[in-house]
Amino acid sequence: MSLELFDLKGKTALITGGTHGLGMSIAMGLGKAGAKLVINGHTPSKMEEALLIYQKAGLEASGYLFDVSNEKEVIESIAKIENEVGYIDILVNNAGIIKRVPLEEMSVEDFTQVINIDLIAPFIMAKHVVKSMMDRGHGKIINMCSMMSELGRNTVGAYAAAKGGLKMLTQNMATEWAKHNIQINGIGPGYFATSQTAPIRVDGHPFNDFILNRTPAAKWGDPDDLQGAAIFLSSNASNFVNGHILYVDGGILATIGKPTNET
Ligand code: GCO
Repeated sequence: MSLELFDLKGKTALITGGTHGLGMSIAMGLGKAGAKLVINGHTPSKMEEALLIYQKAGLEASGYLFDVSNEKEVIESIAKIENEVGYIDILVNNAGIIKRVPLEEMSVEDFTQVINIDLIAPFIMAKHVVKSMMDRGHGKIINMCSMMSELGRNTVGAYAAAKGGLKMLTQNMATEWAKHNIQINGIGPGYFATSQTAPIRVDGHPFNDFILNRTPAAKWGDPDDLQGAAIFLSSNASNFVNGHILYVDGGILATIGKPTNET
């Protein structure tokens, strides 16, 4: 078997929200597979820290601070990146936020902010990256979906609306752009140990026990578990895979779950 199919040498990958969490693990994976990394973030100190981490791992990474939900900033930043680093071969729409508030108490402002960052930003990013992909006749776009692309959960209604939308946006991007030899797919992480899930992961929190029980693999995912899926969907190995959501969830979506007291 040849690993050449998965080789990302000579490719440039832009990862939004790549300064920490799942985005950083994915970027590390793509970097180790040979890609040159472009990291987007919005906090200068976090970016500085992140670039040091990439450097220590021996990876080539440059950082760009911009708001992915602001079209003007996105247009300017992508032009800058194309100028300074090169054309983007792989876009990972990873940046996202969550607000855990019951729907009947959620303000329209909060709901809108979640939709802006988790759904509209991937559209804006893809819209402005895809043009050069079309011109060059190839490209890969990965949208970070969620269990909430398929399932509801109390308090995360805006997030679920955005992630459900992102799944359909992925399918529609594939519908419109696959003919240009651009593959647009999603990764749907299950429950991972990141800063985003830190508040619900603490020992003794009922949600912690719930997730351990609800996940057939019986553990929280390690962010590095996403690297294989990300490398696959960024590489020639997936050249005829389009509009697919690859769930990396320890089996959550395969099962209805089980009563808490059963092993
Ligand atoms: C929550 C979680 C989720 C996960 C993830 C699941 O509160 O339910 O934070 O939304 O982070 O997206 O796939």
